[in-house]
Amino acid sequence: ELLRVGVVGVGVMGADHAARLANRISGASLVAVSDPDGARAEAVASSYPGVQVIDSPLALVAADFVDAVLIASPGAAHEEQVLACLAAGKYVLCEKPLTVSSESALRLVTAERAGGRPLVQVGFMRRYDPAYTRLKSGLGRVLVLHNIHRNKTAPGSFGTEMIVRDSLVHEVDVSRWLFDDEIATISVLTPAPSALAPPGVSDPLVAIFRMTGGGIATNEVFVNSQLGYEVRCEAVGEQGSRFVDAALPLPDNFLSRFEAAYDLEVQSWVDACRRGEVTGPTTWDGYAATAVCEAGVRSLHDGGSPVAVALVR
Ligand code: ISE
Repeated sequence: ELLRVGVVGVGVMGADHAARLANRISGASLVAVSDPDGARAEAVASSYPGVQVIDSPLALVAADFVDAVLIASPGAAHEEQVLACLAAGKYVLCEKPLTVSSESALRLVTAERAGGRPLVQVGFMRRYDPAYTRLKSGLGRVLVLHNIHRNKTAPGSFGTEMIVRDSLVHEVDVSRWLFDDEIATISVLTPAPSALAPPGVSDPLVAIFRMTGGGIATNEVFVNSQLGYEVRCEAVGEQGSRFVDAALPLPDNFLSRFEAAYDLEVQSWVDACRRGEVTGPTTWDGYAATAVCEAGVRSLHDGGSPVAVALVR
């Protein structure tokens, strides 16, 4: 039986996932899309056979011919949509960030637990990137991470807090995953901003994470670097160090850089759904990442001083 998938939100990321589901993923069929921009939804649906446009995202979740849902709407819409999937007992792959506040993310953790079985995977795709997965073994205990995350340009709507919540959130997840540990404190520092960043936006940012076990991650995020999409990571362990390097020429954006990771992520999600399992990043990972970013925003407004991350177990 093919897994019949509906996609909620077909902006840049959702349209890319729709194409992937329709053309490249085995064991799944794209059956429905929903987007507040009806013309955009129509354009995506009409590109593939047998895809319905459903105006309301909650009606898409409820549709009896939709087995599983991929949510790629803006973060502020996620809570209600994920809750609807939980209520309907449907598997869901929710793009990052899981939600925009730690309270909201915690409500999802709690609702999923109350339902008695895991249903949610969060879209931290770097965990599927072949270069990143190479860092997961052979280094011994990880001591230090150095992360670089640059975008060529960011949309005008991207303020300083958004850089923390939407971009730095990837380094937050990668650090939790590679250290296999929680972040205890975060500091977000503001170097002199680039004159090419929009007025008032602190870009680049430098963030320091201190893990509960003592490890440290250094992070630079620069979303108007002008150069291209450049993601690098060096992991330093007790028995060696390894790089995720940026291949030249730099791609323009994340869709091409992480194409393989997205393919592996969505294939692994579909395979797990068909087995009746959840295998990827969880609501807990989504909650922890959102809580760290929230603390990061506080640090940003407090001159970069370290802010403790309090996770509610
Ligand atoms: C975007 O939402 C992503 O997830 C990209 O991976 C990241 O590089 C970009 O900064 C975000 O806006």
